[in-house]
Amino acid sequence: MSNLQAVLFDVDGTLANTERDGHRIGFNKAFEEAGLDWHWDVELYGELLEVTGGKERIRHFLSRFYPEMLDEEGIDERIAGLHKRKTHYYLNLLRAGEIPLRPGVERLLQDCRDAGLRLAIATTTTPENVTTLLEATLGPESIDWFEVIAAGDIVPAKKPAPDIYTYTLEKMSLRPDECVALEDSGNGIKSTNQAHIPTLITVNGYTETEDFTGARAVVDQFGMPGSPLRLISGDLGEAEMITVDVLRRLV
Ligand code: XBP
Ligand code: MG
Repeated sequence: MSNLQAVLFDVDGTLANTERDGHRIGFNKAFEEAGLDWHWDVELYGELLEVTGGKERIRHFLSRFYPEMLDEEGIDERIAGLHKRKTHYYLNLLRAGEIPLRPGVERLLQDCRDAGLRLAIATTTTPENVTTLLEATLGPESIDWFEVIAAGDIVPAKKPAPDIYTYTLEKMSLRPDECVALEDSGNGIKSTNQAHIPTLITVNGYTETEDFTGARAVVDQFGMPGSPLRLISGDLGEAEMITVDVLRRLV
């Protein structure tokens, strides 16, 4: 008998491909507006994704290319200011409907709701980015589908640290083995592994070559009728789509 009580969703790269055509564009607009000649192209951004969190990613970029800037007075405020403007531009993209959900996400959320599973979000991104993505793609009522939206700076350390997942489990009074986490990245699986939560990975262009040791299964998408998933590793039987039954078998 499966023990599955709750499904914990990552956001960036899992619910939607937000990075290349979303966050990256927002960062570049903020840099341009500030009169900086920094430009994060698709390839460089892929490398910078090694570090989660937008402010942390700017700091990581500086440590690689402009390390002397990190010693400047007021650098923390400057990074926070750039990040605030980046969030503004990113939210505009979301509100304009530029970033759709990945295939099968809406179907799977509905399937989980119909089955009475509890839902939560555990992400590194800024809380407003999550609620705006949900509003823009599923409607404002969808925010209430999630019992907990754990996001951004509410925990001391971002992924790959387990903090955001342990925070979510604590809030929901759940044990790790009563949940499944849905993630897309190496940093995501490192986080869930340390939190001991069984995890399914759905890869995307930026993460497909990462190390997913510990994942119960790795797929290329959740799948839709007429658009079956491709199993990359693990055993999902003959499943063509990630459904609640498939998730139950992972726990
Ligand atoms: C997501 C991230 C975030 C976003 C940017 O990681 O790394 O940093 O790129 O969000 P995960 P903010 O999917 O593992 O949670 O700029 O709002 O921090
Ligand atoms: Mg992610």
